[in-house]
Amino acid sequence: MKWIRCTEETIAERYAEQKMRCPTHLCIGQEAVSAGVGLALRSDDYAVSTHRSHGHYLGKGGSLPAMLAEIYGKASGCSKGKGGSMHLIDQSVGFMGSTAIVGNTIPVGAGLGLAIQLEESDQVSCIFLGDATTEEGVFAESVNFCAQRKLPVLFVCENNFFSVYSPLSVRQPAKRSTTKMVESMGIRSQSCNGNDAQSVFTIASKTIAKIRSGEGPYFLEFTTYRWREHCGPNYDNHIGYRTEKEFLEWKQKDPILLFEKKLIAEDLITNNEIAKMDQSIEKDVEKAFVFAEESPFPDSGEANQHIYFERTQ
Ligand SMILES: Cc1ncc(C[n+]2csc(CCOP(=O)(O)OP(=O)(O)O)c2C)c(N)n1
Ligand SMILES: [Mg+2]
Repeated sequence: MKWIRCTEETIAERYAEQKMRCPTHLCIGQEAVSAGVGLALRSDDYAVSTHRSHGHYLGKGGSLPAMLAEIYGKASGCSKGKGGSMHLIDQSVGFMGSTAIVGNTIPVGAGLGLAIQLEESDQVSCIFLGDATTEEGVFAESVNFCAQRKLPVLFVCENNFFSVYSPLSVRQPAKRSTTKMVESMGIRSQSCNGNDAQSVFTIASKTIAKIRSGEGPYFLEFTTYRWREHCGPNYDNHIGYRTEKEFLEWKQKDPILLFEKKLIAEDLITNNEIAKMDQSIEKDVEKAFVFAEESPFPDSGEANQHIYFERTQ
C-alpha cells in the first residue's frame, strides 16, 4: 500500500512538469484493494484492469520502473511507451491489460477464464472494475457467460461511489444492491470493507481458493473512496459534486494509517521500522523515476507499428 501511495503521490507532485503526457487516474485512498487482492493472487493468475490501474498492476507484482517508463512514454515502458497510464500490460506477471474504455476488459477477463478452463489449469482470472462499470451492458453479458460456464473468474468491484462526478444516486435506483443483482444472475457475491487491508486479503484469499478448487466465479464488492480528482493530480472537492465533509470522513479511514495502527497495537511493527520502510520505499520510487526519465523514447520509425501481444502463458 505504501509503495503504491508513494508512487502516486510522486506522480501527482511531478505531473505539472509536463513530462508525463498521458491522463492519469490515481487510486490514492483505495490502495488496500490493490494490495490485498494482488497479494492473494498467484503470479501466474491473470488480471485485467481499468483506467485506474496503477495499484492493480503494482499489486499484481508489476515492475515500478516499467510502469513509470510507460507513463513517461518511454521505450522501456511495459507497453513499449505507446500505451501510457491507462494501457498497462505485462504478461511476465499475468497482468493482461488495462484500457481506457469503461467495461472494455471485462470480456477479456472472461475469455481468459474460458482459456483456463479449456486448458484445465488451476489459474484464476481476476477482473478489476469500478462501480459504474456494473452499469455497462458488457458487464451483464460477461457475468451471465461466466456463471453459465462456471468459469474461474474473480470480479473485484471497487465501489468508490462515483462515476467521474456522478454519485450512485443519480445513476442507479435507490437501494439497489450490486451484490444482490449479481447473485440473482448466478454468481456468489459478497460486499466488504475495501479500506481494511487485512480483511481484503483474507476475503480475497478464501474466495480465490474456492475458485481454484472449481467452484466457479465469484464477485467481491469493496467499498472505498478516491481522494483526488477523477482524472489528474489535484483535489476537486470545491467543485461541488461531493462535500469536503464526506472526503474528510473517508480520510479518517485511510487504509494505510488504519493498518499501521493495528500492527503497532498488536506489537507486530514499531514506529521506527515504519519510518525505515518509508525511507526505503521513497528511495526505490526515486530510482524508478530516474530510470523512467533517463530511458529513451521509442524510435520514431515505430510510431505506426501496432503493439500486439499474444498470450504466452
Ligand atoms: C464506454 C465509456 N463510457 C464512458 C467513459 C468515460 N469515463 C471514463 S472513467 C468513467 C467512470 C468510471 O467509473 P467507475 O467504473 O466507477 O471507476 P472509477 O473511475 O470510479 O474508478 C467514465 C464514465 C469511458 N471511458 N468509456
Ligand atoms: Mg467509481
